[in-house]
Amino acid sequence: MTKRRIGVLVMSYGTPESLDQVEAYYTHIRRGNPPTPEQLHELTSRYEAIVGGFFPLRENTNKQVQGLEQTLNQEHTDMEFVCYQGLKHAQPYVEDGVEQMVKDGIQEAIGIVLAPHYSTMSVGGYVKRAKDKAAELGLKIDFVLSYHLHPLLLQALTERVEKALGKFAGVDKNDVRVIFTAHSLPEKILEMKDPYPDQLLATSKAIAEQVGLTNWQFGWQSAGQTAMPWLGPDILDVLQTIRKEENVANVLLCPIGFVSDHLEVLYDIDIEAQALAKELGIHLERTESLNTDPLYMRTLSDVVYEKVKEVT
Ligand code: FEC
Repeated sequence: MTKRRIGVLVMSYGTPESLDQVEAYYTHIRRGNPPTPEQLHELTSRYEAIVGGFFPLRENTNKQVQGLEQTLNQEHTDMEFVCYQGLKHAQPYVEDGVEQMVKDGIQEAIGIVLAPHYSTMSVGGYVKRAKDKAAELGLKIDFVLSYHLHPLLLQALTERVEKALGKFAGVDKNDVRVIFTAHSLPEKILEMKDPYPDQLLATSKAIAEQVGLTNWQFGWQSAGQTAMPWLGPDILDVLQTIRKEENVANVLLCPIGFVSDHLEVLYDIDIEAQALAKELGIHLERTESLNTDPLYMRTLSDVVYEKVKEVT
């Protein structure tokens, strides 16, 4: 008997392939408005600073997509799963992934974003683009919208916090301030009753409980430089405040909103936040990114399979 064939559209942010593609990438993020020469220079220097202009997100996403396909087919042998990539701001775009599925004869598909928390502006944006393209081409597609409390995801993050706490030799875990972080979004999402802040807090609380942390908080990072207000407090302000007002000397950052090593982790935390921490006399560490951790691959595999069963 032939197995049911399920296409899985794995969606991620996307990154340039080389420094000369940064302008086109940035223009896409800015919805077709090219950046000013200063803005372009600023972003290019951040990429240059992370690893000499190498773009780790691309390779990490490739590996995550391969890892998910392998895990799905190993764990759920009653169906055949074929994974396709769909990127928000680089090729292959979300629409290209949907188109490829249709060309390959896929008739039913599940879409999932490599970001555990739902927001209308982030995950909602990927889903809308995939849905529109699928409707145009007549493909049946359903979506996993969030998986921020999946037990295996929590286990993977808990293990990372425990491991990183070990880097503060001789310091009790509750003398280290653990700050869970995620990408900030414009404050207007609060008016839309967006679940993003609550989901992030729920993940933070669950990890804190599993590790037995009492000394933790949440902070936003990587806010855009625009005229509209973004969600805060920003982690750079948090570092200043907790040093000045509470004399905190040990901080562990745990970027729960990201699943991979990329600019927002390797620059915004490892370079920018680390430089400020040094200046303030804070010992700052960060938890390792999930990348292709088998627990993360199994989280994704579980939620995709559950979605297939739920919609059929
Ligand atoms: O390594 C890389 O090349 C890419 C790293 C990268 C990831 C990422 C994830 C998220 N973003 C989210 C929201 C916004 C909003 C804006 C925005 C702008 C940028 C810019 C760069 C950038 N983002 Fe990003 N984001 C990454 C990189 N992001 C570069 C442009 C320059 C700058 O502002 O720094 C504002 C523009 C807009 O309105 O679209 C909003 C969210 C995530 C996490 C979820 C996800 O991965 O999709 C939310 C990785």
